[in-house]
Amino acid sequence: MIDLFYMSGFPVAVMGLGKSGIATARSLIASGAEVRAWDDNEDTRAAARAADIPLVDLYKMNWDEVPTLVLSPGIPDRYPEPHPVAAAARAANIEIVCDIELLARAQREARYLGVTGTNGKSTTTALIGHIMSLSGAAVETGGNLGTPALQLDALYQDGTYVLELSSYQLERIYSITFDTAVLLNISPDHLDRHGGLEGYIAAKKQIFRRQTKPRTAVIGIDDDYCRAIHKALVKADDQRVVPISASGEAVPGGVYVLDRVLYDDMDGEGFPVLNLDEVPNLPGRHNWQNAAAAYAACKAHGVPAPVAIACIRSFPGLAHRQQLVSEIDGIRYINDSKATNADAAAKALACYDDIYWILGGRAKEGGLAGLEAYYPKIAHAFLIGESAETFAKELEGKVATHSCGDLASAVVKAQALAAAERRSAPVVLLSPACASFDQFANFEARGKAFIDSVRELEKAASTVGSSQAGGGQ
Ligand code: UMA
Repeated sequence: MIDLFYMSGFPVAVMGLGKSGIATARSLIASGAEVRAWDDNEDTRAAARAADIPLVDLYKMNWDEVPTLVLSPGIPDRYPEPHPVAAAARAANIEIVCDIELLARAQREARYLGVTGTNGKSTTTALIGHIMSLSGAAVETGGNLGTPALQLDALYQDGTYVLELSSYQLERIYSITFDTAVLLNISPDHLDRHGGLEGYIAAKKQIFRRQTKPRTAVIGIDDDYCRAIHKALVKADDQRVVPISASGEAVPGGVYVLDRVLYDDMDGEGFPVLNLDEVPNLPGRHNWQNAAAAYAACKAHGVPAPVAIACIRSFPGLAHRQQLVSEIDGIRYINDSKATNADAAAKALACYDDIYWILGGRAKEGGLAGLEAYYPKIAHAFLIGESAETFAKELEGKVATHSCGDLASAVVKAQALAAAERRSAPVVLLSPACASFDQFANFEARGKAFIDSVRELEKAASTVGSSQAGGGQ
């Protein structure tokens, strides 16, 4: 937990008591601040009360009493419309910050490595954290990835905070100049929250704010928005700029992927460093971009290149994102429960052939639109959840489907069919293209249920295996 010593004795308001708000309130209380916390959800308030977090109705707050509002990242202060508490604080000229700003004010001597982008930022952040910690550096990894910033440990001047940053958080951070900053890619997302695409891009660009040499900007150049930002950074010549690409072209001065091989031209030598086929936990072009970014960022941050490469090879992958759960009798079981929309499912479908696809749940707008190109690779689709009927109609005549109701039945049916059909590279893939809320608390619970079902299959396979071995003696 971070000691927010400079807040000792000062009043502070905390709005939103989810993951980041609770961690913020706890750090502030432990640091001696006078906390006034609130959440719109009654159950959340009850839980906070039980945890001895002092609640004050911030709708009735006299803002003359408090100089700072820590607003949870998910709560808007401008678009689509300001939350009433944020609006009142702004009208009273109260500063509105997020938890990461409080971390920066407490840990002024530490180094900071930030990662943002529309897609891939969690994997890249986790990969960088993995590389840096295995390389022996003092490192704490968190932020949007899951561990709230104020729950991390103190590091001081010898350590690096590796932080995943959402556009929501970047808008409320003022005091960090990132030693190494990564912008992976930009595609339209969260537009309502930023008043449109321009606002979203402006938030993402904050990650490079105030950087001067030798600080480094690592930037993906595979989309038009980031290409334009890259051009502007190169022209301004403020910081070192390292372009990265996974689109199959050599990038002078950067890190790029050609024919499934990662190349390093950061020092102008353009040599191959890693065959990406040897990294099973980073499958697909989108993950190659993540690997390129992580390699470039770690090298810029002082990790020797061979160490970074060795650590990329040993990356275990992130749970619920194309996570290889098991291989049983030649069938691979992949948990991609985080794929809650068609775009995300497309990334996984692109990576495999002979797919036994488990999908469904609470459908998103657009359903399965955009996935048609992958249908020839799908051996069979197993439908779960409330979208089953709609998806069955959408897939009719294109992909063979089976309505399974729940996930456990889908895993059993997919295994049986994959075993019977004996295709060359069978993969049972949970990549639902839907939210989980119709049957599960969240995507993590859905992924865990998939893993549990696969473990059952493992047990059954080992029982059959040992009884066959026993029978042969
Ligand atoms: N709340 C209100 N009033 C409102 C809206 C929300 O009181 O009008 C309360 C809710 O009742 C709830 C709390 O605010 O108790 C939720 O706050 P939050 O939405 O900011 O979520 P946290 O639980 O604090 O989690 C946040 C990040 N969530 C968001 O940015 C939406 C988590 O990122 C992050 O892991 C966590 O802090 C720790 O840093 C998640 C996310 O979905 C993964 N991020 C978005 C993304 O990746 O696209 C940005």
